[in-house]
Amino acid sequence: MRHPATQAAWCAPLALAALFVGAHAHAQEGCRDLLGAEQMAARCLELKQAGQCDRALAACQEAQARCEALPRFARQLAAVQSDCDTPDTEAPDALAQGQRCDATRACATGLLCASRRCVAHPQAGQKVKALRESARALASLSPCDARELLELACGVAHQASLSDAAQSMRQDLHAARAACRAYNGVACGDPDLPRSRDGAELVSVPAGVFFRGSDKAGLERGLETCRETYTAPAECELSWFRREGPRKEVFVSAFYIDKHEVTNTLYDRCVKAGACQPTRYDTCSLFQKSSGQWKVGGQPHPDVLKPNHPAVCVTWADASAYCAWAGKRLPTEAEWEKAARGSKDAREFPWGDRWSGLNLNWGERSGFGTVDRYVTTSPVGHYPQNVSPYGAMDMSGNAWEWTSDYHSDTYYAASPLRDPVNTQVSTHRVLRGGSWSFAGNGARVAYRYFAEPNNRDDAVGFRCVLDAP
Ligand SMILES: [Ca+2]
Repeated sequence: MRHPATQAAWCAPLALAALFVGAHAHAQEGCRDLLGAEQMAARCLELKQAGQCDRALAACQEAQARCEALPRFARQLAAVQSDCDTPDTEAPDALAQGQRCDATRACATGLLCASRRCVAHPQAGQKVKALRESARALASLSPCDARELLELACGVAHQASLSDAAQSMRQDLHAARAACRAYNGVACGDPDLPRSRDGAELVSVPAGVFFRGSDKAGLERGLETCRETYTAPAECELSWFRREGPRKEVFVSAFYIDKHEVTNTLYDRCVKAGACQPTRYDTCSLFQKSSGQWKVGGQPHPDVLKPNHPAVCVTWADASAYCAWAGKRLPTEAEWEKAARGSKDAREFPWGDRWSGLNLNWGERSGFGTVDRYVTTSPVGHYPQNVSPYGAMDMSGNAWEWTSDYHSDTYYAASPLRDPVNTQVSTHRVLRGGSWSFAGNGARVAYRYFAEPNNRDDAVGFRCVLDAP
């Protein structure tokens, strides 16, 4: 939780972080023992290579049980299970039940070669059950991994003629495929929405005016939220909010905005395509589990690296490059605020006027992870209440979001009232929306924060917009 009163704190965050020591027990939701899981996974691999399938499977199962949150353990288990059951995976075509098999002609998944015939594997039912349970555990965290496991389970059930099990999984598989598609950003729902080049789902923000900024009462409410949610309430100052004024009706042309913050999965695609710089964690200000402090470089918190979590530790130029690759651009500060707030009222938060620490991933006063259950970033779109009137998710909390504007405390006083964007060069770019490490006042849709464009921080990410035709 860092605050504008201490801009230098970007690199040396506040002493209050000390209050969060002890909060890291929540670090890996569903991951009881990451270190133990890693050790068992390595052991599983060794045993597998030594040809000791049963012991390898037991080790892999143990690894998965110790850390259900990370898909790679479930994947490794599924792969070892599959390999152990069909040792001749080199065989060009897996054989179906009843077909003749031998050392070079292997049976399909879920079958076993016995007396030179493929027969149903006696443990096929158990395997289906285990895969299904793993898929269930992954459903919300990593829907595409869940789909993969379910497909595997369906394959096993089908091959082993477990027709009841196969039948009962049809619905699950259908739902998992839909969830995976949605997760990958394939537009579903509104057929009129354009698809962006990166596949990210967009929401539409029509042309028109909205209330930008805060009036005097709004500034007071900002101060109040600060006092309610900041770890050091006595430090809250009205001056942190004055830059939100004066409130004005501002016209913004139609545009589309990413429904979610850009995820690590999407950002990695851009890196692989050669259009984005790899994320530099070595120069990023990172929350350290061990000390509860931020440090430049070091080990990112494991959640920060998860595929469906927001891409953070990106500079303003990184974010801009990504949006350009995706045929989009960074939102202007005004576009961002309108997308978060809607045009009907001057609400304080995307969901309405009332603060609720349960609606978003933010830096809880009593320690990270105590209310929102995430120490650092959370999966995008994880909080169903955290939705703006236009359907954009996580406009409050999770990651701060870069916008295209240069920051100026006094910009609102003199800015144009039609499609404003501050292009007057200054030392900082505008950030919006608060983050997993910030107090509730940062999550107010009118709150204006800023950072040097080259800054990398594990609480700063972005999303892009597309101009309406
Ligand atoms: Ca956000």
